[in-house]
Amino acid sequence: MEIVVFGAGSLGSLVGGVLAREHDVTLVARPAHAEAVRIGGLTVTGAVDLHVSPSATTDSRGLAADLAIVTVKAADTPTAADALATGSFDAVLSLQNGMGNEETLADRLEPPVLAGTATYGAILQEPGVAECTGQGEVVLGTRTGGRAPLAERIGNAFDAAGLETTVAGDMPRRRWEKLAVNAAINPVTALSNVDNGAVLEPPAADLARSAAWETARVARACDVSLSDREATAAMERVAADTAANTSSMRQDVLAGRRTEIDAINGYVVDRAADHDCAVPTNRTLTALIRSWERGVGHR
Ligand code: KPL
Repeated sequence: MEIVVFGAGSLGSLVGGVLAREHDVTLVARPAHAEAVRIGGLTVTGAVDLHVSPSATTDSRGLAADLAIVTVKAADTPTAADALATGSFDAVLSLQNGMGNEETLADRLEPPVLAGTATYGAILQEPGVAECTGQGEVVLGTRTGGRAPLAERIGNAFDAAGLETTVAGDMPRRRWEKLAVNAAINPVTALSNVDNGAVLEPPAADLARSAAWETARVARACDVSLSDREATAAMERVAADTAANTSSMRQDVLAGRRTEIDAINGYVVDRAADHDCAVPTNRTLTALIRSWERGVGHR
C-alpha cells in the first residue's frame, strides 16, 4: 500500500517507520528530519527497534497515495487539509489527539476520512531518530461508528506491517475514551514536568482521575456511553504502558510550542457548557496551560 504520513514528528515517524517495513511510505516532515531520513534513513529505538528507508519530503502539495495518515497537531489540521486537497488519496485517517480533527478534514476533503486513535508513547530524539517510549495500539474505524470494508482493509495493511491495530465499530466512544486519557495525562504531566507514570501516584493521581471522570460525564451528556470506571481504567492503562514517556503536551511546553489544550481539555470545557455540566478540573487545567501559552506569546 502507498501511504503518506502527513506531519511526521514523533508519533508520525514511529507509525510511518513501522508501516515502512511492509509498505511504500512517504513522510511529510520538517526540513531537518526530512533531510536526515533522505540521507540516512529512519531509525526507531526503544520498545520498537528498526531502521527503514521511507521517502521523505517537506513539500506537502500534490501528493498521491492509497492512504494519507494525518499526525499533525490539532491546530494545524486546517492547513494540513488544504495541502492534502491538492493531492490524490483513496482515504484519509486521522491519528491525532483531541476532538474536531476528523470533521475539519472531512469538511475540506473528498476522500473518505476515517477516525483513529494511537496510544503509543513516542519522542523524536533527533532528526532521523524516533524513540518508542511505550507500546500502545492504533484503533481505527468509521467516524460515526459501524463497520466498513475500507477500515478493515487499512487495519489488515497495518497488521501486516506489525502495527498493533484494532478495527472498531464504535469510534465515537473510542474517541471520547482517548480524549479522557489525554485530558488526564497531558496537562497534568506538562504542568508538573513529570513522566506519564506519575499520574498513577499521589498527588497527581487524584487530579488525573478527576479530569478523566469529568470527561466521561460530558461524553454521557453528549449521548456517548463511557462510564467513569472505563475512562479511568483507559487512562491508567495508557499511563502504565507509557510510564516513561514525555507526553506530547509536556514535549510542547518544554520546546516552547503551542499545545493541543484547545482540542483536548478546552473541548471538554466547551461541550460541558453546552450541557450545563460542571468540569472544574478541566477548566483549571485549561486555564493554566492557556495562561502559560499566553505568557510565551502563543495567544
Ligand atoms: O497521546 C499521548 C500523548 O502524549 O499525546 C499519550 C498516549 C498519552 C502518550 O503520551
